[in-house]
Formats: sequence, structure tokens, C-alpha cells
Amino acid sequence: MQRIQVIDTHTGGEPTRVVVHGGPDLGAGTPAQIRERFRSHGDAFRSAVVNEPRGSDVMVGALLLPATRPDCAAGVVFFNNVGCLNMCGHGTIGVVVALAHLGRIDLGKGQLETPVGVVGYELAPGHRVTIENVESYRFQKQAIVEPPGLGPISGDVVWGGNWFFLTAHRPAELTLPNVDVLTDHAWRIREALTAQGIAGEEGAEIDHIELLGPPADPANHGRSFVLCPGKAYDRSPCGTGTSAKLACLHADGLLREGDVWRQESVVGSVFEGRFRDVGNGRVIPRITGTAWVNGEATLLLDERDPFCWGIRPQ
Ligand code: PYC
Repeated sequence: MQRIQVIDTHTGGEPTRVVVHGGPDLGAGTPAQIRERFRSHGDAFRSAVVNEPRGSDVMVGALLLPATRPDCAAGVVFFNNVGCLNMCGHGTIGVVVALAHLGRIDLGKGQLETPVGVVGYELAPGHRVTIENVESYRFQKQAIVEPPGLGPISGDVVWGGNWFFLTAHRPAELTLPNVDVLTDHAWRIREALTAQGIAGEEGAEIDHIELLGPPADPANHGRSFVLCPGKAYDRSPCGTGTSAKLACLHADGLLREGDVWRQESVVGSVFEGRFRDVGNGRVIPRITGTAWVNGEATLLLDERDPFCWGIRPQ
């Protein structure tokens, strides 16, 4: 029987399952190196942790690693129902709160290593965390994609730690009763992007689709529906998605360095975003949100269980 110790958190409604102990032995290395080994040797473990029957399509996992740099508290590799992520904003907020829950970090500033770079954090009272994401930028403005039956749709291709297509083209209001139609719309955009060869830098697959709309609460500035790579929608406003939005606001001259952008999710949770202008059309986004610990558990992996390694989405 394999035993895996996890801490469950949620950030604005989006879960993160932090693997604290019992992960596969993937040797030493940076998170980028470990992620490659996790892909080739840890995929059954990934599925066991986040997929049904222990998890769900919406669950994001975070494999905690020892830091390889003296200026970082830990390393982390994020994963979901279908594979590994580059970065994860809500997940980073969840990891910081989980590390504090374990007594491994205190209030204040620190850094984490991710496969795509070092991410800063500041933990404040009340489980409030500000992360300083990797450099974000708009790669292509107003790309035109033509999903069959939906007609031409214009959107921006943006790096916010993951590759995003951001569009204001939406089939319905960005509300919970509409998630099925929003999911179908976003998925068709994603499939059409791939079919038409619209990609991020160096041909990188665009695997996050962000539909944009007005906020429900006038105290906020915008609302988004983000469809993640495994076809689950983000319950949080999506940290990397909000970073992508900030990069576009900067590129269009619509938000100044230090000013606040309040982004709502489809469930009504809010991230506060700001950015630092680092030149060359790039920004360092700062995203603030709150996470809660909602579980401490030992997962049991019994090889005799026919669903020991999870049910993988088709
Ligand atoms: O918050 O960056 C994020 C994220 C990516 C996928 C799910 N959440």
C-alpha cells in the first residue's frame, strides 16, 4: 500500500492538492528537469492524485520539491487531470498557504521555483497571498480563429506563465448557469486554434482559453471564464490568466504600472492584479488572492484496486 500525504486548499473556489510526502522518486534537479521525469515516470501517480475517484477534473496538483536555490523556500511542479502545467497562479497561492499551515514558512516574502522560473510571494495575515509571476507578454494581437459554425473570432495570444487565447467573443453571460455553453464555445476555439496552426512562441500549444466580459460587481473591472487544458473551467479568476490580461492592458495602454485591476471569476471570486513594467512590452504581474486549507489527508494507493491509478478523461 502506497501512502501519500496531501494538504488540500482552495483559492477563490479552485482546488489545489499539495503533495507533501509519498511522491515518486524522481531524483534531484530543478522543477523543469523533475517535470520531464514526472511526465515520463510519474503519470500514473499524477492521475491517482487528481483524477476520480480521489479527485476530480477540476483538481490541480502541486508536487512539492526541495529547493535547488538557497533563495527559494521550495520547488513545485503543478499538474492537472491531463498532464503538467507550466505555472499556476491559484496553485501558487494555495502552496504558500499550505506551507504556512505546515509551519514551513512565516508571514512575509519568499520565493518558489517553478518549471518556468522563480515566482515571488508575500504572505499576509488572513491567508492572503500576493504572488509575483514570471514575465508576461502579448505575443500576437487580434489573431483570427474560425471554429466551424462559430465564424471568425478575434483574440490575443498571450503568455502569462501558460499560453492563453483571450477573447471578448462569448456566447452567453459569464455566469455559473452558462458553464456548459461557455465550455463548449471555449473548447471549439481551442480545437480550431490547433487545427489552424495558431500557437504561442516557438509553436507552443495554446491550452488555456479565456473569455472576457464585464464584471457583475461594479467594484471590479472585468470578469473571465477560463477553460483549462483538461476541459475543466477555473473556479478562480486564474492567476496566469489574470497575468495574461494584465499584459494586454499594458500593451494597449489601458492600465498603468501599479494601478489595480480586479478580475472576477465565473463563481464570483476576485483576484487583484497589478504589474511592474520591465520594458520590451513585458510586465511582471503581481496577483493577490486568498486560499484556505480545507483538508489534510493520507491517500492510499492499493494496486489491487482496479481504479487505483484514477479514471483518465478521454
Ligand atoms: O491560476 O494560473 C492559474 C491556473 C491555471 C490553471 C488553473 N489555474
